[in-house]
Amino acid sequence: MGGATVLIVGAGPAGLVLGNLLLAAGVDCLIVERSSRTHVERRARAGFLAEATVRVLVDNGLGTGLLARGTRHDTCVFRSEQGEFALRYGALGREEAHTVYPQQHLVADLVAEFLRRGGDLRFGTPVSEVGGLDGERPWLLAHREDGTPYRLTGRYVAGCDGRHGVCRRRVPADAARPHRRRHGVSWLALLVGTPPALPAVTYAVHDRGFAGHMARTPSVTRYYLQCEPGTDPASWSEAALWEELDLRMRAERFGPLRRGPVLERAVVDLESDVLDPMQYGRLFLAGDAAGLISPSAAKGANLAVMAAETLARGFTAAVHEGDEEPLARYSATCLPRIWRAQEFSHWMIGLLHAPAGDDEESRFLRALRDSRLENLRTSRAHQHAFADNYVGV
Ligand code: RFL
Repeated sequence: MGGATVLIVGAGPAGLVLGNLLLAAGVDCLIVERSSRTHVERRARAGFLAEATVRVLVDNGLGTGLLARGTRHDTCVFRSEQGEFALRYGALGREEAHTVYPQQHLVADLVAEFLRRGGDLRFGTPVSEVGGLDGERPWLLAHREDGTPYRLTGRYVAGCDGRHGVCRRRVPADAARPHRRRHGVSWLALLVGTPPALPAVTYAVHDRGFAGHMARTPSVTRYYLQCEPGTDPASWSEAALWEELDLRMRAERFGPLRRGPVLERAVVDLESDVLDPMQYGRLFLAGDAAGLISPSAAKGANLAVMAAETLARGFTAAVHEGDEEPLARYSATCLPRIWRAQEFSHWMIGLLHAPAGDDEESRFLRALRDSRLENLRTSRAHQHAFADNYVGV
């Protein structure tokens, strides 16, 4: 038994930002997390934080680590058969840059701060059931490490439990509509224990498939290599991975990559998904639990932080002022921002990929991809719009 005013499921960026903001506002909450603290603090995923995200974190006392150890990135480079060009997006559009700070470091900072603020964060505590959502006292069924179940009750539940969580599954099919697209494109996501080989994010468009290079820390680099959907990540030898990266990044023409040990590899299927509305009764979904965005434009963690901030304001108004209006508008506030990010991510997929076949549709899509890239290279208006969307959330 037990509980809190706001029961938060999941200690990823969404749940932890929400929890920290609620504690700062004096709203009683607790976070239950299925995994161990070590696991969540080591889970490498995102790295590129937009300025709006950084502002939310810094303004709420959550930015010490990222300000001290994050690095500023304001340029991206595109390589193709036609050559290479750089876009200094930090000097275009709203003139905003990214802060590169690995997600696992951000999560570790947010955990430390939540505990420092006296928060109740229960690791190793999976939630198996969520109920009472259309009544006044919603509840969770959580499990202790020995498996013993216990019930937590609250006034609201925040489903921040990611793409495979239980919360979203409790939204009745007739209460919210999913909008989904599977892009038929997969990436082999690699973390390599070597300093970035290139000074900027580099996207390589190649008829053998997309390849990408992104800084993470001074000693770790992320590489992406488009692969066949369903590929077993272990099926690539390290030698084959480097050979393919060299080929698609055109190392012979633009300079060698810095080889190093592959620390982690996973296949990511590019998928987009938006649930509308992101709420049902007393349940509010945030981050990947509410929807997925393909990693083509690096927006998932940013959207998670922004949704958490909106939700924190909603809970605070409801609890302290009895004003439920901001909570009622939660989905309507978040969805336009989410759709704008989805539209841009989808456009990026078309910029970076096209089918390899020699049939007429594949040829058409490749020519379209090349034209999109050429537009971006030559049109100043296009570059400004790109910059607005690339760093915007
Ligand atoms: P998370 O981070 O998945 O956290 C959800 C948490 O909920 C817990 N959980 C449960 N706890 C209790 N009971 C249950 N039944 C539970 N079920 C789940 C989980 O253990 C977990 O701790 O979701 P959140 O907070 O919504 O955050 C979303 C982001 O993690 C995600 O969108 C990004 O990582 C996406 N993403 C990127 N986003 C960016 O903004 N920039 C990037 O550069 C970027 N790169 C990436 C990415 C995602 C990637 N993968 C692995 C899909 C690169 C990759 C490779």
